[in-house]
Amino acid sequence: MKNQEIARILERIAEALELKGETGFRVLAYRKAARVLSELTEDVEELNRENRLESIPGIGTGIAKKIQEYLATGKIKKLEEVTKGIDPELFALLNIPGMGPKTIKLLHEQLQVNNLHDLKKVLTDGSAAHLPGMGKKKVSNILKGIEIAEHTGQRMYLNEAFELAENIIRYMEDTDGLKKITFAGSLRRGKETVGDIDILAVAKKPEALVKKFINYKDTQQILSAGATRAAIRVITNYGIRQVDLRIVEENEFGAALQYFTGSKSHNIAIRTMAQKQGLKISEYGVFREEKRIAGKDEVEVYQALGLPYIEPELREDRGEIEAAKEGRLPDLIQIHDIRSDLHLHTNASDGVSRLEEIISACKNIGYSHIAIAEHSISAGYAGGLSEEELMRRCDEIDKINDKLSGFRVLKGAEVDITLNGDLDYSDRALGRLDVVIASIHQGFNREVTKRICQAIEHPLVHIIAHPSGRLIDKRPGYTVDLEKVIECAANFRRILEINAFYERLDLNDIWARKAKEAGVLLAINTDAHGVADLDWMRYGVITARRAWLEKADVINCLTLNQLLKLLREIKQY
Ligand code: DGT
Ligand code: CA
Ligand code: CA
Ligand code: ZN
Repeated sequence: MKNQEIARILERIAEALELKGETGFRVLAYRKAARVLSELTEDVEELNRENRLESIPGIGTGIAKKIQEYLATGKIKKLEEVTKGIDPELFALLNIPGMGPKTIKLLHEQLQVNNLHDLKKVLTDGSAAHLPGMGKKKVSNILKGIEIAEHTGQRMYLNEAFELAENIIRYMEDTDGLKKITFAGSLRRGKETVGDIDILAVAKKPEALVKKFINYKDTQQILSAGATRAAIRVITNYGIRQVDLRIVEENEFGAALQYFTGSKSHNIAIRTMAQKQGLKISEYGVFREEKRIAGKDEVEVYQALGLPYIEPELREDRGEIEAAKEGRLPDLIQIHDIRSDLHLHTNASDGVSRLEEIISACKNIGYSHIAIAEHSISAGYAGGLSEEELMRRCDEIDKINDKLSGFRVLKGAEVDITLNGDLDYSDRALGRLDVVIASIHQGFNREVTKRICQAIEHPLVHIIAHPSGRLIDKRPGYTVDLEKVIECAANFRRILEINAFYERLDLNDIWARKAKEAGVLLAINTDAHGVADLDWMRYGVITARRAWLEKADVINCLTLNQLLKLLREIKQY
């Protein structure tokens, strides 16, 4: 269908006219036609063949002619005519949320803004704010828009991806005739970053669902809109992102969900296996000859191949199919198995919430205990506590625990590993703590393996936080040999953390799995610096699932007494 490409040209003509200072009905007519075309579910070529172009509401004789011109020649002369003399870089500025043609024209004429570089300059040096109709608020909106535009094309972190997918699904949920809707793709597999969101639905009136989808409030551009599929670009707080929608028949839903969940390599392995059994698997179902033998749900699809259900997080072609065949798939940890969060900061160091707020939020989640782990002396930048402050904090926590029933706050600390591998609290101070978490915050390239191993061998350390130090797509992490760290943790029975902050996810799925295979226990901690961050636990759990972890591999699933026993045993080891 050429609907979308033609719609984009008509929109571009409207923009060019506006950049030249034209307003009024001509601009409106092009814009209206562009919108109508992009929402049209019928094929414009088909309509043209049937001579019905002008019967589309919003398309008059003039524009119908232009559509025909495009269908016949592949271009519209009017476009060249109106864009002549306009610097193409000015059009690029239209992609910035908050920048309309009028603003661009104003800035171009008054301040000689020709491109993004010029734009940033006049926004930040204050000159733009003085222009009529601009003002500080508008300037700050455009600056935010630039940031969004600059993050466009990058992959999403899990928090953004879940939020976007869940918002869209919530918005679509009340559409008339909707029977099923869910997300698939890398998000369903819990991959640490997500390229685009894939949504799959079953609906009695697919066209109504497509219409609702493309009218989502944050839609910035409609990439395609057909009878049973559509793709849009949506503005989020972080960038402009793509969302794909597919609508399928109810009896195909499982096959389609399996197909669109991926990963591609898992699907290829599955398809090959099916072929060996004389079966064909596609997004429409599992077939023997022409006969369809499965498709309505995923369980049935895997069953048709003689396999048990394989959880989405495992579908990376990393041995899950062999494990499924041999009946040794892990019984993956689930979010409701988590009883505690063991690495939390409060406003006593660099956090924003008070301890009381954290306790009440964690009780609400359903945890039975938590550990407070503020930063230590050398983390002065993060409000690290002196030893006296730490002791006072312990006294406070003891008092609070006396008043609590059915909930316990463990005394802990996130202790810095110094440049020579020592901890920056005395053994006497550490000895009073229930949980000691050690981590690297300095000297990322200085003998990190040796320093972490030294911390692991320290008799009072229980957990190593964020062992690789990476920030996804931002920072590569310490120069560290994680094989050695895992080996050392296994030898000394220490615990390695999966830090659940969506920019860390550290250890990642691959390393956490290696840790498990080496017999190391893991902790999943949010490292929350405020009540709102407690929700990050889901990203940690999904990463743990991708690492094949079961409940028994994760110390946050232990009851308070089981945990205290384990922590004591570690100290005595
Ligand atoms: P992303 O969006 O880059 O984070 O990764 P995915 O996995 O969501 O990939 P995407 O959105 O391109 O496609 C969604 C799923 O559709 C993908 O995981 C598997 C399936 N798929 C897409 N293209 C192909 C293909 O050419 N062959 C097979 N077997 N599956 C495909
Ligand atoms: Ca995707
Ligand atoms: Ca996609
Ligand atoms: Zn921390």
